[in-house]
Formats: sequence, C-alpha cells, structure tokens
Amino acid sequence: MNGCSEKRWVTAVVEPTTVDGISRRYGFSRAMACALVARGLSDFGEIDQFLQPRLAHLTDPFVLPDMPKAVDLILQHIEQGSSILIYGDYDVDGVTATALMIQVLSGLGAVVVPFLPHRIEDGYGLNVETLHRCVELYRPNLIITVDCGTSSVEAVREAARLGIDVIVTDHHEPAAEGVAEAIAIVNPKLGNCPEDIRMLAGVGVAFKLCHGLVKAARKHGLEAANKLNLKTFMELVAVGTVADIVPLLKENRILVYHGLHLLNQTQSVGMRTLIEAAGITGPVDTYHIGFMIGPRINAAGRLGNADAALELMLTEQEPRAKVLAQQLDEASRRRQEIEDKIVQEACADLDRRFDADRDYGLVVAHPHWHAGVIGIVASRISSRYNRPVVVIGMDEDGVGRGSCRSIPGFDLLSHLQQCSSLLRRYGGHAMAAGLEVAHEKIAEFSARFNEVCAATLRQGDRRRQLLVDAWLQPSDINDALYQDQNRLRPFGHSNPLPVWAVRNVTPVCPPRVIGGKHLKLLFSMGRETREVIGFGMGDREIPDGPLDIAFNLILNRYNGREYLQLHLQDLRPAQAD
Ligand SMILES: [Mn+2]
Repeated sequence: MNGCSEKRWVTAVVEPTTVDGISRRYGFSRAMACALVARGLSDFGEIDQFLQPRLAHLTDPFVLPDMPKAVDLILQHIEQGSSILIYGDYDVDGVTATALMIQVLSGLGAVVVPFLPHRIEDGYGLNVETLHRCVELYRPNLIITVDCGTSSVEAVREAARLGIDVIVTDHHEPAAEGVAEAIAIVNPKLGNCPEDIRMLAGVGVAFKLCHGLVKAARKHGLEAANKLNLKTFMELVAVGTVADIVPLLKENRILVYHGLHLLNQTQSVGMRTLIEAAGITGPVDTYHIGFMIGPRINAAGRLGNADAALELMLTEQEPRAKVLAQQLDEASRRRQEIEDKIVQEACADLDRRFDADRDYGLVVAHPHWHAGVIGIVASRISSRYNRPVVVIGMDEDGVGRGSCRSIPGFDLLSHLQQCSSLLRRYGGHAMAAGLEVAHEKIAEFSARFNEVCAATLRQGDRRRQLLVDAWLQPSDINDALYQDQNRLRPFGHSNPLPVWAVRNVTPVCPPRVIGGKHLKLLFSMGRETREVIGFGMGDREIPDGPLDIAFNLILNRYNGREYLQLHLQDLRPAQAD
C-alpha cells in the first residue's frame, strides 16, 4: 500500500450563516454546527427533535397499513381465548420481536406461544411445510408473523384453507413472489408510509402493533391493558433495531435512544445475565449491542436453533439464564471460528483472481460453507474489496443459498432483479439480500451479476468516500467538542461517529507500529500533544512532510486516566483546500 489516500474525502458544502445561527442558538462550536448541517439538519425544529428524541414524537401506530384490522382481529381472538402463535425469525431482530409480542400478548391475557424457524431446516419466512409443523404442534387459531411473512404467498393461502387467520408484521420489501393475502399485512414498506417509519426494523413494526393493541385494548376497557407499561419493552426494540442495521434516524432514533436508557437499568433477568456474560462494564451503548450482545443472540440461530436466545429473553429464573447465556457464548465463539475460516478461504480464492478493472460484482461459492454465517462473511468481503458481494453455500439437496452485501450507494436488490431469470428466489434490501440458486446456474449467475454491477459501477469514481463532518483547527480538539459530539448519540447506521479533519500537521516523531498492525502517530496540536491511532493501518507508508488527517474523536481510558485520542480514518499529503 502506498501513502496516498485511497479514499475520496468529501465535505458537505455548508452555508456560513446557517452554521453561525446554529452555533449561536445551541451554544455549539462551529465544528459541531457544521456536523449537524452536514448530516442534513439545519432546521431548528428538526435539530431540537434530533438532540432531544421524545416518545411524544412517535407516530400514531394506526398510520401503518392494515393496523386497525390487525388490532381488531387480535383483540377478538384474545376475547375468544383462541390459541395464538407468534411466528418469528432466527436473527436478533426476529428473536427480540418474538419476545416482545409474547410478553405483550400474554400481558393482555392471550394464550400465546412462540415459534422460531430453524435456519437450515425451515429457512427464512413462513413456508407450507413449516406451517404444517406449527399446526401439528400448536393448533393455532391465529398466526402473527414478525420480521417475516410479506412474501409467504403460498403458506398464507394454505393457512386460510386450514381455517387459520394470519396477520403479517414485517419490514421487508415484497419479493418476486408478490405479497401474501393475509387478513392484515402491517409493513411500512407497503402503501404510502411516511419516511419516518419506513425504516423501522421488524421489532419496531412489532412494537407499533403492540402500541396499537394497547391503545385499543384500553379503549375497550380491558383491565390488563392498563397495567401494561409498553415502555419497559423498548430495550428489546433497541437491541433488535441496532442489530438489524437500519438507519438510526427519525422513529428508530427515538426508539433506540429510550431503549438504550432502559437497557442500562434493565429489569429483565435474561438481558442482565447476557450483558454480564458478554463482559460489558460501564454503560451499554449501540457499539455493545452491535458487537457483543447482538452476535450472542444471533449465534444460536446462525448455527441452527434460535430457541435458546428466545428463552433467555423470556426467562425469569436466574440460574436458567446463566446456563443459556453460557450456551450463547459458546455458540458465538464457534460461529466466529467458522466465519474466520470461510473468510480466509473466500479471500484466498478472490485474491488470486481479483482484477479491479474487470470484477465489479463478486460471487464466491463453496459447497461446504455454512449457510448460517455467510452473511457476515459477505459483509467482511464487500468492505475488503469495496464491491457488492454474493457468498454462496450449498445445502444437501444441491441448492445454493447466497447472502449478498452491498456497498454504500449501490442498490443491491435492483441488480439482483436483473439476474432474476437465473435465480430460484431472491429478496431483501438495497444493502443486504438473500437468494437461492441452482448449483448448475451459479457460473452463469456469477457472470451476469458481474455484468450488471459493472454497468452501474464502471461510471464514476469508485474510490471509497470518506465523509468529513467538518474541518477543524488543531486547537478545536478539546473536551467541549467531545461533549458536543456526545449530543449526537446513539451512533450507528446513517448516524456514524463524526469524522473530523485537520489540515497541514506534521508528526512530532517517527510513526510507530504498535500491537503488530496498528499505526501510532503523535502530533503537536495547540498546547497538547495528541495521540493518533490508525487501527489496522500499520502497513501504511507515511508520506514525508505535512499531512491532512481525518479521524474520530474518542475518550480513551488508560491506567485510570481519561484523555482524548484520535482514531485515524485516513491521511494524505497536505492539500491546499
Ligand atoms: Mn429484520
């Protein structure tokens, strides 16, 4: 690697008067005001709502399509003492959504059981075979799906034939199969839903349904509804929403902001045990959900059966919680090993043949790759090569199951659509999708996928973008800026940690490599010497002369001391503006 930047640094153009107005009104530094504007926040009303997310600003649940029908039907079934089955999903979003529905419905006096499909045996969503298994096991009168079901056309038809009511709650775009004819489909991606709620996760949609239910139940004078405090379940919404990597803006921001607060004082035995088992000390943040809590809840489902994760969310028995948390810990470790091995194999394959001018959409396949972990593998590969990626594993019947991950700004789903004639099934979002492809079609699909990706990606600058929130003077880096920056929390998808940049600085001593692979630089800035760490950048050559650096501002704790550290995002020879 050379010393020149491989990224294109982009700074939003901001109106100086707007920045002045914001910094005056909120008492922010100009840098912080720039960051707000760079994130599309320049209107005072919007900034107020962003800085102080309030539950009162949640949208009315009845704005979601089919909500009144869904709520009425569920209340009817509760009244009749029907058997209700919650059909979930094996990922964090699906497990938390299921736990939420079980707790709220039983709180309302419903007879309710959960069912989580097995990732390998049942696959994602509701299909006819799995439906029959559910029916045999539980004889439900009503099935409510969470985080799935929108495109389960056949299974929903079969349920109707068996006299079972189905309500779908989901947040996935409808797939090629079309939309299931359920009695109600509560999905913000359907109809003309406001942007605020279009981006809800599956657990967010389930929460809206619960909100609608409790509202209606109270109106109907259902005693149990008055005792139910929906707020206590928001920690589940926070965990599922962050883990599902949906934008942490608008409604999601409100839910996660308050959910995190509750998670930090959780009354749930399972959640508390899980947090302890993950070794999290200090306040739980979105980072911990994304990298420590989420992967543990996910691990069970990835390797087969998600029931342990769901049981942990629901249990009130401390000893049982400890056993389950231990199980998830082990599953998570095992998952990590499998994932590392596949990444190694896939990268060995790609490194050998990758040509940046020819390969635009990457497809890697191997018969022995575990279908449960290929999603994570795909995202690691897509960020390594900065290309959309499809990773395909094979099941016993010779069907390839693929997990697809995109790069920022590239609509994955529309490109898969252009390959649809070669696929058995596909579905998902702009950033992530899944597919099924016959073994003998993989080569042809791989060529076509590369072709359609090339048509889009060949134009324009393919370098990765680095969005700089604001340029600073070295003396701007201080505690006040760090405090300001904290007002933007919780960080995550679509609301990342600010990237600050400083021009024309020279290291005070030669760069060092620490821990074998990390870069450490020292700069004199204002009256301070600032430590700059470039994680994984140990092999970067540092150009001579003055540099521009772009970094995150982090509060580091070391030996009982707290100080500001700069986490390098990129560097380049100093440029004049
Ligand atoms: Mn989901």
